[in-house]
Amino acid sequence: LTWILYCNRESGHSYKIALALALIGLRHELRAVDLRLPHDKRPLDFQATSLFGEVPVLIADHLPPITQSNVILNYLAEHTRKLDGHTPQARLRIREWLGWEANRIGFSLPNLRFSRCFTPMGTAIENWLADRLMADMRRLETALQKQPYLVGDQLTIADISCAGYLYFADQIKLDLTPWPCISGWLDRLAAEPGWQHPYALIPEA
Ligand SMILES: N[C@@H](CCC(=O)N[C@@H](CS)C(=O)NCC(=O)O)C(=O)O
Repeated sequence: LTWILYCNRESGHSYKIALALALIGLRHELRAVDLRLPHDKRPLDFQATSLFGEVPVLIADHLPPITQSNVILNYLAEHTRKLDGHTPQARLRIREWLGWEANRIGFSLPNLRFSRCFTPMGTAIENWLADRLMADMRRLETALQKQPYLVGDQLTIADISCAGYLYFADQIKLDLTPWPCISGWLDRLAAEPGWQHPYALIPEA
């Protein structure tokens, strides 16, 4: 049974999963969903599987469809025992980063990008998001000063989750030179066999 990932190439949340699948080397089919369509005009198979009407959704094995990028990453790590920590403490710390991502870098960066690249939300909102993003960058930079990856010395789903949207940094003119540890970390991830930029990995809808 081939796994199916419903995704969109502009969605960093989708990218996180497409990237994890590529790095782990799991056979899968990407089904790009056109998010410009109203919810009720999207493909019926997608509508039937997506609990919140969002991408990504993973159809894996005989399980019910899995939504929420970090829940999917957690499933992939537990199912394959790859990209996960080797001790209970490491596995907990990894999942703490997944929770952090959902409300911090996976919130500030995509919403700032949405306002700057797609639908402007006004200066006050952009400034608030930009301030939040700078705080998130400081948090990541500090964590990566101590070690090459967010948890320990190996790549895990924590890195994939927190790095995903940063490959769109140029689109919001986020200069990475003041962030040497983050830059090095993004380069290390990009050097992994199977790594590809979001637009190379996910086809157009
Ligand atoms: N918390 C969700 C966020 C997913 C999300 O926001 N998906 C967006 C694209 S990035 C989406 O599908 N939005 C539905 C729409 O545009 O109608 C996750 O981590 O998977």
